[in-house]
Amino acid sequence: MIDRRALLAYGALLPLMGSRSWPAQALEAAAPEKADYTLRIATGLAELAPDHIVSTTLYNGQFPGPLLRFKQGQRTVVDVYNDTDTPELVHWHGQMIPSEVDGAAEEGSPYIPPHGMRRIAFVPRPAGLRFYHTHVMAGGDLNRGTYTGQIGPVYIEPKNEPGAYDREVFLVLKECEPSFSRGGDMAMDFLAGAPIKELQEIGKKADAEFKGPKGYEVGYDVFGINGKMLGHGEPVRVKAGERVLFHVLNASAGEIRSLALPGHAFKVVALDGNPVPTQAEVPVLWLGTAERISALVEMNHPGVWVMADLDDDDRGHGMGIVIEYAGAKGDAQWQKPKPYRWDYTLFGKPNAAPAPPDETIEMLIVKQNGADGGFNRWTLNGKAFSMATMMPKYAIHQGRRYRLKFRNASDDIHPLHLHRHSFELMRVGGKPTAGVIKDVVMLGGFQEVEFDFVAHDPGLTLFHCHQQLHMDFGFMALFDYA
Ligand SMILES: [Cu+2]
Repeated sequence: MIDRRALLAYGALLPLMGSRSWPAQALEAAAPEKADYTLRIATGLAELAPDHIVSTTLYNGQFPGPLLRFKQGQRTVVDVYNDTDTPELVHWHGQMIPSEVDGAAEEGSPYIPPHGMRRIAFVPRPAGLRFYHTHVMAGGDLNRGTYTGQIGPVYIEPKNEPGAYDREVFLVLKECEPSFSRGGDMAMDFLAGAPIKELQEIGKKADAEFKGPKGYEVGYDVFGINGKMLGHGEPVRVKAGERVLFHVLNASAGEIRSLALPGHAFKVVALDGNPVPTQAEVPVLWLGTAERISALVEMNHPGVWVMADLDDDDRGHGMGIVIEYAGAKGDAQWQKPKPYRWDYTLFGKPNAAPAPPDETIEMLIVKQNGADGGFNRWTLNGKAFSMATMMPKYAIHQGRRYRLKFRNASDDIHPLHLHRHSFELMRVGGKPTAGVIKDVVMLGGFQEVEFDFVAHDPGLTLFHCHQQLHMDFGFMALFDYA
């Protein structure tokens, strides 16, 4: 029952709320239900270190945003207030939820209006480490989108938690103070697999056509884990013999991250929150933008250690955290590990024979140097995505299994992301695999990747590169259930 007075009171809020018809909104607003979480989007200060205080847009004044713990299958209500002057969107990355609440304008999710609010309700799934972040386009504005501090971890608790660890530690890796540059310094040679000649030829032809200077890239001045530069936050305090489960989230706008802990190995138990078929041990973690890794570390090498990015420059500017054993003293030590090539197929099912797809969709990715106002334009099968036309768009049918085959005719690594669905890796860097379920996968320069997804969740579904700079300049497509 709706109380008339409540309806009138909430009626005043209606112009601020979303784009649905007013009776639906009034019902929702007047319901006595209390939100499980409230997120407030506003500018604030992030203190990465005493001499590195950054003004940016934050969730609840925190950097990173608060850890949101949901329960798998239990309806959750989140009130989002937007205290900024521009429309915002909160995307629930890695969850299978309706387009209306997923938080992508391309899928039809309504914006949270400036100085307005929107109540969002959904049933969280699947269990595991997820991510929430803004999904607005930044284009050339480095004060918008994921260049800001609007990022935070989500953990969806499974109905049964096996809990084979002593403690869990969340690590959110994120940089601040972006600026434009020409040419990047990102590691490019760490992925398993070799470049494909035919793709290099296609890339050369595009370079010959788009001769102009290469487009702008984005670089950063300050880096941190859990909002603090290396040496400025509280260390992670551990005891010898403990098994620590690290939940690592690369919340960057476009950077690829590595992470090593001297003298320790990571046993990878989940990728993008999904348990892996083979829990392989690795010396280094590599995470493309928006990727997550859950890894167990046996604390068997007492000392005070720097757990950090392999890149000297990024580590020097804060990308690391101190791990301190009880009773250990002295300065934190860093040791650079030997180069290590990241291979997703290590975590797959050996000798698997996955189901054949009902249909295969191929996408050729081409870079047009500096073609869009000084920025590189990205095309998928010859088309750059446009909000005006909502193209390219691919029709899909419920219940069918689709294989997406991506062919990268550029030298950049692209963290490919599919909304509202998980996918199964089928072939990476020339190697077949199965059983690795993800929602982001890095596609190497001049390489190919194949993954399958089952169309089980009707509604517009966005696909894009998770590099903000790439998605904003064409690297997106829509899947539309017929
Ligand atoms: Cu990309």
